[in-house]
Amino acid sequence: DYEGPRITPTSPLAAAPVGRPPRTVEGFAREFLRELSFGEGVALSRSSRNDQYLALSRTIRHYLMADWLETARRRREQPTKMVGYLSAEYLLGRQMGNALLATDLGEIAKEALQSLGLDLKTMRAQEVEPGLGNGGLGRLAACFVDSLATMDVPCIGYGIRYEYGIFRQTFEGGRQVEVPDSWLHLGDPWGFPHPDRAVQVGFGGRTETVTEDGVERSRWIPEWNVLGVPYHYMVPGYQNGVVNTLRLWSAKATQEFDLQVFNSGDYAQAVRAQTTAENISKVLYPEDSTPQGRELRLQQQYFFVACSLKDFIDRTLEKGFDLHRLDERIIFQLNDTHPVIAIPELMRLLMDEHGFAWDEAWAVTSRCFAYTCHTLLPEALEVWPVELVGRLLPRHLEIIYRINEEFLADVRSQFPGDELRVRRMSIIQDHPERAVRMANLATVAGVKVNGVAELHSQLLRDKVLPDFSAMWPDKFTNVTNGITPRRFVRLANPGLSQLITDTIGVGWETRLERLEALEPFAEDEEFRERFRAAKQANKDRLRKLLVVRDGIEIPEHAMIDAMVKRLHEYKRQTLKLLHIVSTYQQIIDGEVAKDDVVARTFVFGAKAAPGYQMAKEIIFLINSVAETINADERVQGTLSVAFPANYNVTLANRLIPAADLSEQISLAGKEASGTGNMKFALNGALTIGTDDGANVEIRERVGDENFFLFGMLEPQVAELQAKGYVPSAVYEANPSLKKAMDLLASGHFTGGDRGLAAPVVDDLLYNDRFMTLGDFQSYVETQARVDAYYQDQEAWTRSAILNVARCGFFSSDRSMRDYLRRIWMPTH
Ligand code: F58
Repeated sequence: DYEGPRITPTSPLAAAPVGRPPRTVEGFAREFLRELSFGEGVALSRSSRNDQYLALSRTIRHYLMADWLETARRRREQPTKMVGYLSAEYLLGRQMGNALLATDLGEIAKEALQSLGLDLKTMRAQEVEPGLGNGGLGRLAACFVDSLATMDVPCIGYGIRYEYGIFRQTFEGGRQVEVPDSWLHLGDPWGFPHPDRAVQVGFGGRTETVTEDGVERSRWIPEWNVLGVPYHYMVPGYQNGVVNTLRLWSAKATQEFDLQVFNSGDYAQAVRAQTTAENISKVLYPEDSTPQGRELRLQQQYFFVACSLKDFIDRTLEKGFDLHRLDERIIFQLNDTHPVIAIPELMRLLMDEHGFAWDEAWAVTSRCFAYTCHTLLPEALEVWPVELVGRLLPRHLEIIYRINEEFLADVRSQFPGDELRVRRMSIIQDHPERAVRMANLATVAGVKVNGVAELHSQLLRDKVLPDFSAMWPDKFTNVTNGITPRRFVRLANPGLSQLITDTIGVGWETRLERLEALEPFAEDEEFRERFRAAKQANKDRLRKLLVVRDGIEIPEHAMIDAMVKRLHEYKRQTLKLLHIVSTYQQIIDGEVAKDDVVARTFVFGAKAAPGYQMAKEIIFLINSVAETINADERVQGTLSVAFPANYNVTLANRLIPAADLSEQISLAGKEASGTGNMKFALNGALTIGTDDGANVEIRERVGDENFFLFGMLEPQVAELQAKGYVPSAVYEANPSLKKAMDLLASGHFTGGDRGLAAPVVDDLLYNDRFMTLGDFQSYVETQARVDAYYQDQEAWTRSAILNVARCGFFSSDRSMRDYLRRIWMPTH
């Protein structure tokens, strides 16, 4: 077991800080060549592109190393309260560009490679992005750790080093086919494995009661163990000399475990046992919002939090620190309920391993966690069957029961005689099966509970956890999401970034509210011209990328209308599809002249959870419509649909800066926040959106004139739901909707086969849980306003500039300041 440094260096050489390689073109080239020969063991003349990529990554790493070690030393010597961000997902995106930006080495690296006959762009394209997340929640975690490093806030990001991240999406005959994402296969130059610092985690077994000094104590005797091997990833701040750590755990079989079975004589069984253990970090669950309640997933959750808590208490915390004051050194932020099992785990550690009494342990535990909720859909709230928890984590189940007992006693004393309330609030549900409600556990133990946008936090208080907000009104707060402007503006949009810097000077990347200074330039004709030129350059880049990446050709000058996000019914990709079909139908039926319609390219990007049938049918239908429309001469030059497969962070970085129109069209009250909406607005796209999630706050800031609002408001949705929503009646009453639906159902897009469109069409007609038809009329009318506005390019550009100027609030740096003030360090 690793116990920290055991040697006192006697040589002054060993005590000197690690050096920094020279920041010159020649110095960089030398460093790169050294890495190629000493690191990869190949000569430049014999090296493959991947050799070069690996050597280049390691070269850039060297420039961060001194800062990393120095940051760690500083944090050790001056211990303060840290943030332990617990997240099962980090959707990082490619690392190289970000590291070059953080070190400001872009130009040097480019020239150094050029001097060797190599090309930086080609090298960057070699990187497979670590897709260790599903969507918004995972990308948010990546933005947050970026911001904390940039703000020099001590933080360790804890998570799982999945061997396979989110699947790679391909299309076969228009249908989604998932391919494993083997992001590690060509090497992981950004990861630092520390097998000597592995942590052991137990599973299964039983508990027993022992009496120690006359006190009865419970003990857990696990049945099997795995090792968690930490891999460290650098989280560089933006050009500030700070490098924080992301610590991702990889599961490995313990040696004892192998030997035991091995000695029993069954070699093959011993090797198989190893796989069982190592399966824990094998693959990211590709679920979007409905948790599947699989045993392996609970194993993953417990695995990474057990490793993380142990790591923090035994390794990070200064030796001898009084654990009664643990909350002076750490706040664990729970990114949704996935890490919530950390709560009983900390109780167990304090009681069973550190001898705390229940009340002492609870006093500490209930000050060390805060919980962020990311959803409003009831089916997305995680529950774990009591049977499963008891089998996998028997000691934790005992602790959960006791937490619940004491909590329900409090409820009864505050609300005497209200047994219905007690049942609603219980951490254990009875129906449809006995299960642990993870959100309730997090709310009971958390110092704070936050939603991710104002509207979401309000609905969380009023609709999802109303009993809890009645009992503890002060526990609930809001922190509106944000995005890192380093990756999503500076890196993704070099043209716009240069224009901003030329206009308002440097420094906006870390003080995003300074974008306000752009506001007067909305009235400056020359600025508007340059702004449009930057947008057009981004469109050109996207057009070229889509040709090589997907073999998709899009027109040069059409409006780019983008809807990119996970495929989910509540997000309503079908509403977008109905608008496309309706526009198309009006042109081919001669109801409108083709030349009166603004040329648009509709771009979709969306993965469906592999088991989500309806989402997959929707993907098929989008592809079918795309194929038909793109081949139809009657709309050529006016309408085109592009659905590149495998939307990911890398594609987002190219697509978002090229977009004119951002589609944020979820049913009001369903999208917790959205973060794509912020990325588009900050890159100068106008939004067509419902009054949902963070759209509300974007519109408040950019102004009604610069935002296309449509659709029912949340209270209207609730009202309609209550009185009974009948989609088929909406269809019958709206001739243009009827025509679009009928065309979709007719087989026109599916080679004459009506059956292929039926799953989607029939659901919309007879079920339509998310009221797509209910918002159709308002949507198409608003799209008509979009068309009209777009024809006035000066007005459109003015609005786009104001979107950029007024969205500085949506920097994740601001989100971090809010977490610090409202949740993590409220007394400072
Ligand atoms: C998303 N949730 C919200 N969940 O839908 C979005 O509104 C919000 O902006 C974002 O979080 C950040 O707060 C989300 O992405 C997941 O991907 C989970 C993955 C694991 C299974 C359950 C859903």
